[in-house]
Amino acid sequence: MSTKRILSGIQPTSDSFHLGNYLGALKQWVELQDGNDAFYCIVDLHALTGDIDPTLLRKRILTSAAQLIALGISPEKSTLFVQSHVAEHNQLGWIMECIAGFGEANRMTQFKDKSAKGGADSARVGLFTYPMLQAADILLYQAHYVPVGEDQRQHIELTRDLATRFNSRFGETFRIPEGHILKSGAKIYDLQEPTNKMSKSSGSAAGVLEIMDTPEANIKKIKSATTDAGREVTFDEKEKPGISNLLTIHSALSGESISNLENQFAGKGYGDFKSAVAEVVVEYLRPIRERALELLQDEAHLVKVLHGGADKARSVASATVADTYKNLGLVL
Ligand code: ATP
Ligand code: LTN
Repeated sequence: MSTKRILSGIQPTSDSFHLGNYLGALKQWVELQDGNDAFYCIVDLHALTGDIDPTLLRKRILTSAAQLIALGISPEKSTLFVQSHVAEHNQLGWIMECIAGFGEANRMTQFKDKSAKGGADSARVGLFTYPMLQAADILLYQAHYVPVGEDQRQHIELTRDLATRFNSRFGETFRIPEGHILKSGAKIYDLQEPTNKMSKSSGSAAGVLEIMDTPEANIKKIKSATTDAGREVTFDEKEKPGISNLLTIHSALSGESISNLENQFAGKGYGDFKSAVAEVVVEYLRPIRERALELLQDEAHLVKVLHGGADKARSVASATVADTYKNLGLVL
């Protein structure tokens, strides 16, 4: 396989990433850094579209970096950086806003969902323009692939549309990126409400398995996960969303196939199965959490690593902005 450019981003919107983030996206980030040229971005400017608490935001940006390194993103192999450190994101973001139509932006389901929650009138303009900034994140790096969870498919489509439109109107400027979305694990559900996605900002407190949670807390959450009618451990997303979700989680972390797990727990009931899931989750997350806590002891070092990443990112991003400006007829 030839080297491909990879780009993805994650928002620093909580004190911890959750298992949905990990299985839907971050696990692939780690796998894709080998043999590719990967850029991974903590999208702090996107996080400003929600509630802003300056003390918390700073802490969360650093905790995000610590978790990414702890779960296997190597700053030597990949370019790990913070979006606001590379001003080109804002520069190209504005251009994308000038390319996108109001109608197509208005169809973004993430905007509709998030703005509906607080009442449409209280949604801020940045939440509406969010997908155009995301398009800029991706196009700046001429990415081939964008590893994300299923919920981001529509934003990737929009990015492709904007890039195609720009190229045909102003000349070849951007590579048309593709989403890299897994079939299994692309959507992990809330343990308490297994028909809703596990989410940092809108999940139920007891339904979200966090990387930075203590093992005891995560064991408790798994044991009190909502289960379904019946007592057979079988994968059936319609009739048994809760058990199916736990099967997906176990399988993704242990590497055992779902059918193997069904056989293994045949006739054993939900209790035994939940204990096994808890064990797998807790042992998987334990070293990641410990390493992240260790990294957080030395903030100055973390910031230095992020600045190093930003320098590398800027050198790629600035070439794309220069090209874009030139093709638009701006005087350089
Ligand atoms: P928020 O609730 O604040 O929107 P989030 O929990 O959805 O946050 P993001 O920062 O939006 O997390 O997403 C980071 C990455 O994790 C994205 O690629 C997204 O697709 C993926 N992801 C988020 N939640 C899940 C989930 N429940 N299952 C699979 N992938 C997910
Ligand atoms: N919108 C994404 C986060 C995000 C992103 C990106 C993902 C911002 N910029 C660029 C991939 C590529 C989300 O909510 N998960």
